[in-house]
Amino acid sequence: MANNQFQSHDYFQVDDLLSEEHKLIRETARNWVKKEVDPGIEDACQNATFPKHWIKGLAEIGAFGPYIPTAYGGSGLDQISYGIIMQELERGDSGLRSTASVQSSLVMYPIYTFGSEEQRKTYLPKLASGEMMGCFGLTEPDYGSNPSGMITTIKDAGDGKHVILNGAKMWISNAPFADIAVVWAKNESGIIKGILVERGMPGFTTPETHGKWSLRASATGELVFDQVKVPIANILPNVEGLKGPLSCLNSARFGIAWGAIGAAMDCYDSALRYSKERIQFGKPIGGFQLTQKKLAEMLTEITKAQLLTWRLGVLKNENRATPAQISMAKRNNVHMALTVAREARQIHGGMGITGEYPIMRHMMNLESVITYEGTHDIHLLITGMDVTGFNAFN
Ligand code: TGC
Ligand code: FAD
Repeated sequence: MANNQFQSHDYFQVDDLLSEEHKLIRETARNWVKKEVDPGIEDACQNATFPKHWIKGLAEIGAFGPYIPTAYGGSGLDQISYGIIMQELERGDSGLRSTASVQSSLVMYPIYTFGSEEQRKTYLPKLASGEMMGCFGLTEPDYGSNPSGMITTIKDAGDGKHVILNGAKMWISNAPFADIAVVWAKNESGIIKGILVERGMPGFTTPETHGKWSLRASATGELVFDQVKVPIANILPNVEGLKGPLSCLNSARFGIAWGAIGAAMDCYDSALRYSKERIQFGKPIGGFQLTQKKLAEMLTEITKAQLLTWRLGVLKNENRATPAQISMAKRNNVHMALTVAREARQIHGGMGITGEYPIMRHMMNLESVITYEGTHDIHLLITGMDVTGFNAFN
């Protein structure tokens, strides 16, 4: 059985299910993360900053809009390629993956899917190259799991050319430095519409959220709209209702299901290495049954998640993946990664709480990942409704 640091978690030879192109994409992303991110991630988290110079590298490895057609600046890749890139980014840090998945699934995806041709041409190439960064405003202070209640509004400005945007969004990834925001707001008929709001529009501010113990290398903020005059041409013309933002979430949740495996792999790799090196009671701690139980269960869960996600990728490539299947994968894999991180921390003993190992950082990050894009319990209720037909949300 191969047990070097890269192969040790491919226990069921899942690599055989990937194409040569998939493997090349993975290698490119992995090499970039190892060279550019790994040396600086601990400092970035300790200092709670998102290193902006990573944006160029993310664009170069194709992390912005991998599945957006090349005609719009994307890479024209399949869904499994997107998943693989998210996995490799999150092996580095969930905050890094967040930055890329917001840009791809929550900004480029809605502009590509629901935007006018002019909106696509104006924004997508710049978003793909990282010249422009975006964010996605759905959650509000009083409406998190229940976004249909949102109170942010757009109203006719009366000049035939603009709408007036009022309200506030909170917990918005990339907000502090984003050039544009895809914002979901209700029009005068109470119908949810998507609208593109640009930095610099008078009345639009993005205060940063400080004091997070999680996802510290990802910039989070609010979006505040005080009588913001936005051109009607910035409204996404081809969707209305909650299915607009929820469709974007399908794509982002799919990427997170892959990404979480990356974080779990990094924790497992570190724990396996440590268990072979750390001597207690005269032998490596990996020689004790209780440590082996932890490692064996970690690898079993990673393997199950890999197979689940690969199958979901095939279904998504064929346009057959249902939102409920994506919810199940997101819920399972993030919970799995969090459990793996907690077990890995135990294996590292006291060292597990330090920045010398990535464990505590992954564990704290995953506390956000298990909450955003639909909480663990919301995804359970989505599965529950899918199998019973009964809505238990309200
Ligand atoms: P409900 O009545 O069930 O549905 C309303 C309309 O939406 C349609 N729909 C979907 N469409 C596409 N994809 C989905 N997954 C969909 N789920 C529902 C549905 O068919 C209906 O369409 P129509 O045509 O009949 O109008 O809606 P509800 O109000 O009962 O809510 C359902 C619920 C609770 C599942 C949903 O609101 C939900 O998923 N809540 C969780 C909220 C959430 O995930 N927020 C995420 C914010 S963004 C974020 O966290 C980014 S973090 C990014 C990072 O940093 O990486
Ligand atoms: P609440 O909805 O208040 O939930 C609190 C608790 O109640 C949870 O345990 C939940 O599961 C439970 N609960 C709620 N309703 C029910 C129910 N019907 N039945 C049972 N239990 C229920 N949002 C964006 O729009 N864009 C972003 O870029 C973004 N980035 C984020 C980044 C970070 C770091 C974080 C932490 C969040 C981000 N979010 C973003 C917001 C995120 O999507 C919300 O935090 C999440 O949807 C949950 O909403 P809430 O925090 O208001 O919790």
